[in-house]
Amino acid sequence: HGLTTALPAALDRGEFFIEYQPLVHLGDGTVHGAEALVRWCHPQHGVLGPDRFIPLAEHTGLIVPLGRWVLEESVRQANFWQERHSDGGPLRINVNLSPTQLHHPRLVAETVDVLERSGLEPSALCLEVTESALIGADDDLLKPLRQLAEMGVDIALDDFGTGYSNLANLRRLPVSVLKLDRSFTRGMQQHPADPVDLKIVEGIVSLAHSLELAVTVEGVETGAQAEQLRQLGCDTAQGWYYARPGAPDRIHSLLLADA
Ligand code: G
Ligand code: G
Ligand code: MN
Ligand code: NA
Repeated sequence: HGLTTALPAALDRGEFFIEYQPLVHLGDGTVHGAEALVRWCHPQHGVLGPDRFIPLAEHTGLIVPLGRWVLEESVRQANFWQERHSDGGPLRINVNLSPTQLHHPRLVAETVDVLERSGLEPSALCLEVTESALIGADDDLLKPLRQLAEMGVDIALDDFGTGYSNLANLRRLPVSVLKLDRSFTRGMQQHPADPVDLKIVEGIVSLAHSLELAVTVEGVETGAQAEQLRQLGCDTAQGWYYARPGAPDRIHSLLLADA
């Protein structure tokens, strides 16, 4: 595969860049943070989304240096926002972790190192791990996540609701945030909203809150959806209604608008 063999040189040449999508408080619409989403500016194929190359990077192991670069760069960016908008309370940065990164023996040490060098407090970082990566996870796999959580780093369960994890199992995981998959928000776009989807979201939110987990919803595209999700008790949201993933300047302007 041509893309696979081009990956290592692409990292060396700086062909990857990060777009940021804001996460907002559903209560008042102010910015809570941003998710870092990596893209590849390929010299022949143009801008490629993560779906095109993350699986290849996972497969070849390049995801480890690539993921390290994403973490370093987005934490540096978050610290920059933080220093300029300290009055608005802590601004969070969400970074995706792939299963290979999760298994990497230096995950904790490198994360600590990145945080220390940037000056960003651990509680401003949220690492997103997919539900499927944690299904059946044993203690060896959970240990580094526990260590990070003890330091104050938030762990979010990404794409929640698409895997088959036992809800009761959530108690065992060192997570503090559930990111409800876009498939749930989609059901809320219909008029009237799908009553079964409403009940499911209501149930998940109530369970999550009883376990002291915050709920973030993905894929919010309309104001009506946002209002519905706010009424259901979701805490934060992300989606095209607020902003598409974009350059870091966009987050900067949103923060200025909130102030
Ligand atoms: O919104 P977008 O098309 O960029 O995201 C598609 C998928 O790629 C999402 O599921 C997201 O979690 C994943 N993704 C985006 N950036 C990264 C990254 O830096 N590392 C990993 N492992 N996954 C990412
Ligand atoms: O769930 P996952 O992390 O795989 O999804 C990330 C993808 O969803 C990215 O491609 C991102 O650009 C896209 N995305 C972000 N917000 C929205 C939205 O409101 N609607 C839709 N359809 N896609 C979105
Ligand atoms: Mn994610
Ligand atoms: Na996601």
